[in-house]
Amino acid sequence: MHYEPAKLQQKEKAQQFQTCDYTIGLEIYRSRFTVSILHRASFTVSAARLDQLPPPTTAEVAFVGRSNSGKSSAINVLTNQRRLAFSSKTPGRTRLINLFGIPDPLQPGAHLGFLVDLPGYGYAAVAQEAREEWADVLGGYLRERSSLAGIVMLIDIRRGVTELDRRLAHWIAPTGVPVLALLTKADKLPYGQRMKAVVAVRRELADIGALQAVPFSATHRIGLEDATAHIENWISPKVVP
Ligand SMILES: Nc1nc2c(ncn2[C@@H]2O[C@H](COP(=O)(O)OP(=O)(O)O)[C@@H](O)[C@H]2O)c(=O)[nH]1
Ligand SMILES: [Mg+2]
Repeated sequence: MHYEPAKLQQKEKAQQFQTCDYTIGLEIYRSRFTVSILHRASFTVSAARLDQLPPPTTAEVAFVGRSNSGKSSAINVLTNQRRLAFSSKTPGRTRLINLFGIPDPLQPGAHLGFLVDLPGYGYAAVAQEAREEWADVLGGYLRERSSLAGIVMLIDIRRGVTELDRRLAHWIAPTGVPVLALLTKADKLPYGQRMKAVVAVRRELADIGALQAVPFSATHRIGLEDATAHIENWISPKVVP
């Protein structure tokens, strides 16, 4: 294929952009070998009700999002484990709060913190009554959990912010807990549209004071380093100053 000089320049610029956005080349290579404390996460305990949770002693980072938003895939890629969060797909565990502990290297048996997989919401096939029960668990956890250090909100980049996401934002906003919105499946959109989605999410979730929004892809490892740094910082501020 032949490109006129101006077009060629444009094309090169676009490629540079893509590199910054770590969709191709070196950045993938680099992030694949980045070691994170999150990689050491392992399943610790499930709770059906808030009073079954362990005492709130160490930092917890909660993952919330609609069913099918890519929550399990995100947890798996962040922890560099194929099936850590998918294991919670087994019947019975989907409605539970699942805690994945990050071991403390200096204190065997103790945890630096927990990644908390909260029940997905908005699944149409679930009866209204059960949905409200989930809302109670979700809302209760997000509002009352004193050890909550940060919230990762998963939003499908093509769907954007839904009514249920907004409802969740209303619960979160008064707590002042920082939120990282991962706009998942970003590989499905070109760069320009990703950036538009980021702006839209920031606008629609403006209620949340401490909000960061970044494009993310579990399959293409977009935004992985950024998300990892945020979460590590919430769990152990000493690791990432
Ligand atoms: N293209 C693409 N598909 C994804 C990505 N993350 C998840 N998916 C797909 O989206 C669907 C739902 O993902 P899952 O992690 O189970 O969502 P959950 O219900 O929120 O836990 C699955 O078919 C995944 O393969 C991604 O980054 N890119
Ligand atoms: Mg899931």
